[in-house]
Amino acid sequence: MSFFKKLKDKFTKSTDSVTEKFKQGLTKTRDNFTSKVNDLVARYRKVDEDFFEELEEILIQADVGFNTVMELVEELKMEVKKKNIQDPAEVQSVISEKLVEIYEGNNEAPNTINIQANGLTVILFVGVNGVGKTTTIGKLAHKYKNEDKKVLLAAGDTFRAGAIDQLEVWGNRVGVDVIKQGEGSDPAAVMYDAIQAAKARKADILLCDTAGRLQNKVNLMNELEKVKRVIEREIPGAPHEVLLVLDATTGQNAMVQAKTFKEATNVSGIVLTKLDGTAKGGIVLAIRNELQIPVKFVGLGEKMDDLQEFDAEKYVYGLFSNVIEQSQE
Ligand SMILES: Nc1nc2c(ncn2[C@@H]2O[C@H](COP(=O)(O)OP(=O)(O)OP(=O)(O)O)[C@@H](O)[C@H]2O)c(=O)[nH]1
Ligand SMILES: [Mg+2]
Repeated sequence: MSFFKKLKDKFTKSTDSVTEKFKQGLTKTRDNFTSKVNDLVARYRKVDEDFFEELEEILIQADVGFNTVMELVEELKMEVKKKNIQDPAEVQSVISEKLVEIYEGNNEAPNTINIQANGLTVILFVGVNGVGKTTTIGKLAHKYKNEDKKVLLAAGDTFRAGAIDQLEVWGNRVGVDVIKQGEGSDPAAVMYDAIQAAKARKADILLCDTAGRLQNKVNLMNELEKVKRVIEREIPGAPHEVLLVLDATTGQNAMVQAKTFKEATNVSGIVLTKLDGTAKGGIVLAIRNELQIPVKFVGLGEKMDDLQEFDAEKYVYGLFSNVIEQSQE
């Protein structure tokens, strides 16, 4: 059975709202990347070197990342030879299968959030300004609250004017409390307060906002380290996740940011926001494979329920949904 058929059976017939979100959120990438692949398979009569070269180009343009593209195309060539595939149209299904395999094959670290079964889970959000940290915290607060968890927010961005208010707007919208101090106060002190409050109120989840911009990068990294140290000291084993938020529309720049943060702190996962805003959604694969950090959540739009746990099969379904839905198998 082809991989397309497998995805079709799994996703097309169900009216799963999460799969629908992936499909919606990946519209731009599908229109760009997948339509180029469609065009390619329509133009070639057989699978040859030129075909693979053009495919490489398309994948690189979709921000899949050079090394990942090389790995993928090598695998494809082997598979095409092994299965003696002549028809370029058949290759599409193999591409989608290899995309999932490459994502999952490199997946030593878990995709899921390390939620503590008993006691408080502390999640720290880091990333440069404007990537979507605060919005992501709001969306996650909504998600966890809906799962009947007691959620608290820590207003650790004391640097940017308006940052605390913005978090409070989310807190009010979702119906969770925000622990804060005044603008300009020490973010490590805010974290200390927030942890004491979380303990006293027996909260399940504490989501910690941080600044994305300071006078310079060294200050930013030092501040994050200090914040982390306070959390570690107050709760052994915490923070349970350090999520680096990256904006998918910034492409290779997001990769550079990830490398900087990875050097400075222990990043346990990525939140890739604004996937709906880019035609180059291949960046998910580049991040996973070239940084060895799992993408734990993706932002597929601006609404509260547009933040979803990343799932490689749903992602690939979203990329190829029109071809999959039309396939006659
Ligand atoms: N389309 C889309 N927009 C998003 C998504 N996530 C965040 N945004 C938008 O991105 C903008 C910036 O988001 P913020 O949450 O303020 O970013 P931040 O990282 O907290 O920024 P600073 O506080 O300046 O460091 C907002 O307009 C959000 O609505 C997403 O998944 N899709
Ligand atoms: Mg913010």
